[in-house]
Amino acid sequence: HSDERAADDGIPVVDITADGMTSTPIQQTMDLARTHGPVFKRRLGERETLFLTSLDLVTEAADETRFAKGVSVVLENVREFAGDGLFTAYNDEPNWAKAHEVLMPAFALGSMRTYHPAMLKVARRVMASWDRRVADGTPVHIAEDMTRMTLDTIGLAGFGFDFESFSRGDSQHPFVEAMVRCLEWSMKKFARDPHADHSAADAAFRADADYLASVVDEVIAARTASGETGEDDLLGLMLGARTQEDGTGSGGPSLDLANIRNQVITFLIAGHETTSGALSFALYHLLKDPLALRMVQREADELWGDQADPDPAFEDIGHLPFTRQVLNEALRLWPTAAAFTRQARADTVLGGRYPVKAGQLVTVLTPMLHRDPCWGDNPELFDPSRFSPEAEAARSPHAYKPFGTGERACIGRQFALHEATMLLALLAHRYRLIDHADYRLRIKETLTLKPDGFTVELAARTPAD
Ligand code: MNH
Repeated sequence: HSDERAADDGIPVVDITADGMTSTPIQQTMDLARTHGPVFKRRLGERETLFLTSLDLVTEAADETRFAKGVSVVLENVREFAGDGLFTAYNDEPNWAKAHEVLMPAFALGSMRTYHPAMLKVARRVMASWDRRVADGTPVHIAEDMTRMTLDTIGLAGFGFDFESFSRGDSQHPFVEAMVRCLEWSMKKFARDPHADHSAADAAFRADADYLASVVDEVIAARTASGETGEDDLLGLMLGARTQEDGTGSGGPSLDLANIRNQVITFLIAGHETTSGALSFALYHLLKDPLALRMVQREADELWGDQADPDPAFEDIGHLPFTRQVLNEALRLWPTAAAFTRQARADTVLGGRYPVKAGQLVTVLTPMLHRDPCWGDNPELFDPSRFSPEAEAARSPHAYKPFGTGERACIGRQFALHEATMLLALLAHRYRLIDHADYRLRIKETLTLKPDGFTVELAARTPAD
């Protein structure tokens, strides 16, 4: 149960202290929003979090003159292992602007051409692994394989480093396991009993964070051993912009080694965890929606016909608009980074009646924004036509925020969409998906969202049938 009371500022306060935070806080808070939204404070012990869920209020919070990114309590916890990397940096930290300037060129749409070969190479690893499943008739664990694929892709494309995730049998690279525990620690620390002893959990966290840092050192050493900064990938750009001992630099902004390490860890995490979930949800919806699957297949067949091993060109990915719509719609229902926080630049009033103080944090609960009445009568329904060009043009740009908003929005959006669109089309082209377990969606939360225990059986597909 939860108690609602109205406070002086007119914003309902919903106290969940008695029941506590569940292991799925996003879904728990979605339930609160269904009863108490579109603006409410969730109270847990001494801590109150202000949530916004409607298009009107989020439109105001997205106004960059009134609000900026806020580093939430949970992001403060993530700072314990990602430091002043782009994702967790404060707005006024000079390293944010420096790293943003150094790295932006690596994420312009044109740069995706550079990453395309690495993305394709890893897509082929997925298919080689899935072909073996077809042969021996065993189901694939979708989220696990999508994680293998996105980790290998950011490693190779961003850093020239091969995690070799498909050569590890049923296990993941230990980086993934340590990372998941660090993310869980960040999530759970929020709801801690302040009077209990957490030293064992904190020591385990420290060991995991140290291990993540050691992987980063390995990634950097693999490059600097060659004595060169190397290619124009993320690591090359950052090392090229490194502060020289004698104070001279490239002329542009320079990054110190401690910050470069924080950026590497940030990109290894942010660069794979959310894309993996997005692909997993998209495959779930395709499995449950034969018509949408058929349309993705048709689009892929048009490009690649009945070729057994197509060789997608960079340009092909721009010719998969429906596949892209499927991903957009999957990220509408389950935006895998499901909340982002804004901070008021000055005292202000939301919705003409809710006062917000300068510096105060407000959190956008994205899955509920994505179910706002502006999405029509059946927002729970998976319907990729919501992202047809006409439908998009008719809708406010603030109704859809899976990548956050403003200056601090996701830098990797094009990267994720290129990688995911290509893989989804290749998989739909090559396999039939069989719902062998009559899967019912359960969502696991480790800061990000993923389908839990989702397995699919595969059969080879004859394209165009
Ligand atoms: Mn990503 C910021 C979602 C893929 C690197 N990302 C954000 C934010 C959201 C987000 C939401 C804003 C958070 C906030 O306001 O506090 N990101 C996603 C999703 C996907 C994704 C849903 C995939 C789908 N992100 C990627 C990829 C990369 C990446 C891929 C890197 C290759 N994201 C980042 C970085 C930031 C970020 C870096 C922080 C940007 C900044 O603040 O300057």
